[in-house]
Amino acid sequence: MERYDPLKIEAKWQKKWEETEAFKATEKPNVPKMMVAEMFPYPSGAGLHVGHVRNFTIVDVLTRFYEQQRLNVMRPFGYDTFGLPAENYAIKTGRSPKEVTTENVANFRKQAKSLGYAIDWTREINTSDPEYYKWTQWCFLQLFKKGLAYQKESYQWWCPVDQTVLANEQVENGKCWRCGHEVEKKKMKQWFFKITDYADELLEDIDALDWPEKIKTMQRNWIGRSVGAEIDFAIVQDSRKITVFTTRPDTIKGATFLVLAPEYPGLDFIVSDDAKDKVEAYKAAAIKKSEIERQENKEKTGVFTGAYAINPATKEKIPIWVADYVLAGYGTGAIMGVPAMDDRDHEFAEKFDLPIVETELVDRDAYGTLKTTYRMRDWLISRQRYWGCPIPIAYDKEGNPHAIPEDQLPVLLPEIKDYKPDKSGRSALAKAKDWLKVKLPVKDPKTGETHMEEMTRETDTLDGYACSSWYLWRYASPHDKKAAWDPEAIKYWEPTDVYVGADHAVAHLLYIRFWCKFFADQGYLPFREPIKKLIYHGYINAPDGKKMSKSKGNVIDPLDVINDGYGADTLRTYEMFIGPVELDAAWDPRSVGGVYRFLNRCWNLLDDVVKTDKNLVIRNKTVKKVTSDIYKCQFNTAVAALMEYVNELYKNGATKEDLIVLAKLLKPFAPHLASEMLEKLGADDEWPKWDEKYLSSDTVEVIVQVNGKLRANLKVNTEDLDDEQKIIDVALGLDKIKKYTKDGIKKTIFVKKAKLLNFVV
Ligand code: ANZ
Repeated sequence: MERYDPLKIEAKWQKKWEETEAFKATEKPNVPKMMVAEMFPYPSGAGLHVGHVRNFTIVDVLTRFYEQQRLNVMRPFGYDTFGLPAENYAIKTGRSPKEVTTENVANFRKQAKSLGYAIDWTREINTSDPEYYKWTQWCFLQLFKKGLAYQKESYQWWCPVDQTVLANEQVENGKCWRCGHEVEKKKMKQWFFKITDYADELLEDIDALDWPEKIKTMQRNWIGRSVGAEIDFAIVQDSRKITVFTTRPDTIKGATFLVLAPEYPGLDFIVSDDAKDKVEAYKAAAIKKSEIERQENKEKTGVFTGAYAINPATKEKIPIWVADYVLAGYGTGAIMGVPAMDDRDHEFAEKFDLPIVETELVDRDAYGTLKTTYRMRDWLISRQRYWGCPIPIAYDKEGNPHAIPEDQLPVLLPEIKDYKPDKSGRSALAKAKDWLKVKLPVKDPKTGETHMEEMTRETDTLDGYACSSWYLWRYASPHDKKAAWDPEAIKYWEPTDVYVGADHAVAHLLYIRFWCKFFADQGYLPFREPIKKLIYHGYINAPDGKKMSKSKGNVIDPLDVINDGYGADTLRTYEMFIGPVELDAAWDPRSVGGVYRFLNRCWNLLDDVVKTDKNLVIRNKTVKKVTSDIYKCQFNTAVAALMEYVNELYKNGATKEDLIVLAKLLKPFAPHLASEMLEKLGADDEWPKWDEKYLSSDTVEVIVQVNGKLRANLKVNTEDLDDEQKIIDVALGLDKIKKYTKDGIKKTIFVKKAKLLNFVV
């Protein structure tokens, strides 16, 4: 027969799938649904990389697996297109971010199609499309209406290279998550989402999620709930007090000093005149450090404020210090120093010669009001960059924010020439003079009358994570003109059954849970958790185990594998075979060749179909193994089981039934080849079943003892366990047993249940 020609077969099936809209998903009320999606990609100019292929192929294997089980599957696709890379590229090349993005999206689409994914292409979304971001703006306004989108002046992480603020979740080890440059602190008025309102629910609902433990732990730590007490300390010769947060109110008698964070509000009023300069200098230095640096176990620093407080338990006068190991945003930004009990306080006391006093513990609630605090802060969403979703807000002359009326959405991103932000910290939108002005209706609170007032639009754009906090729901009705999502479609398709990604453990995956709870509270969603099962997969590294990067020149282009003649099926199957899904893996070119040979072997089996069925056991075993492996996301062992099956078929000869089963099991991994095989065999692709009765004819091990001592292990067919005499005869034939029984046997005991045979001599 003809040889395996992947490029020909793949072109044929891709065309067929496209023409028949084979993966178009429609609601079927009586058929159980499966909604499977990847964390949608950011379409960079470089095109698909091997990591995308791993990500998309996992989703595709599940999509096809469920489809072959005749569930109603939806596998949509989208692009996360707003953000800095497109804008920076545009600045560098003088092209518009929109133009660049459109090109990148077209390329991604083409590449994804060449991999034969079972995508419903009618459900394609793009976050920078006005049709989409109109509804991102609508979401923002719902949060604004409920007071969960608000403005606050505070110190923010500022990336001097990207010239924009960053959320806490986007600062990694004191560096910008995008460009890696050290971040700074800058005082600015910014927009926030009040995620902290949902801290308790976000924490408590983690337990029930079918997500990897690693991610669940990261989220718990990020939220960081801590139960303790707030205790007031009076300041000496001052009417004010300092409130500290402590998880150990019972140690209060040992508190020999207070420590305030350098950013502590009102610190200036506490500091005595002669300490002012020193404290100012200390503050200026501390503000530049990241929280991580400040919590590192370095030598403690600090300055005395010159002021004292009274310990309410001992009535002693204790000094008030400023030190950067106390963080401004946590608890109250003030602590009681208990050096006899707390390591950090102990170090601090040693360094500055403060008293260390061992005392008895007091009742936990004697001085304190019970208080719960969280590490998680509100989510900073303002970005001073052009290429993002405009925040639908305008300011009146007094600077009060007003919502753009919903019927005026979307607030379109205006076309401009120069995308660079300016040094003032405003985005390039500040230069779009015509766009900035807008007339909005304002109701007079006294007369109730409405008049039009000229206002100035917000020039910050939304953090891209806002765009991706609701896109899974958009998939249910991607072209809806009346609503962000259609309630009926949502009820059928969502929540997402399986979500696959390799990043965003605390940022995206926490934000989307927050929005879900918020929109459930507003009656827009009938569920409170957006993602049932999460698969978090590892990265693919270069053959030497190092991270692939352009600068190291070790990037593997997945499309080269296809174009080298191996085809998409080899690429897909190889990336599933590369190792356990949750682990990083190194690319191995030889193994790519091995997978290609395996697919060739599958194909060549069609040449010689035999009549006698010798594969009943292995066939049933393989169906069971591949099925359960896919359920457990153990794709590598599923492929290995198929390879073993093919080896057996070569040994014993393959019947038509053997080949149909092979093609069906292979289809999630190598859908083109499998479809071609099934067509030739005249079979459909319905997922095969196994019969347990053939599996039990596997072998089991019988322990053979002489006088209770283990002397041999005997492999017998499971069904032979019923034939006691046969087992005894085989055992007595073994040299090891002959040696001990040559003088005669007194008694023979066979215990079938324990698979144990004992000769007494
Ligand atoms: C006295 C004390 C005695 C404390 C003791 C601990 C042990 P977790 O568990 O992480 O919530 N603390 C409070 N606010 C702080 C801030 N803004 N920056 C740095 N440290 C702060 O930690 C709570 C404990 O961390 C609090 O309880 C406080 O020290 C410190 F034997 O108070 B403790």
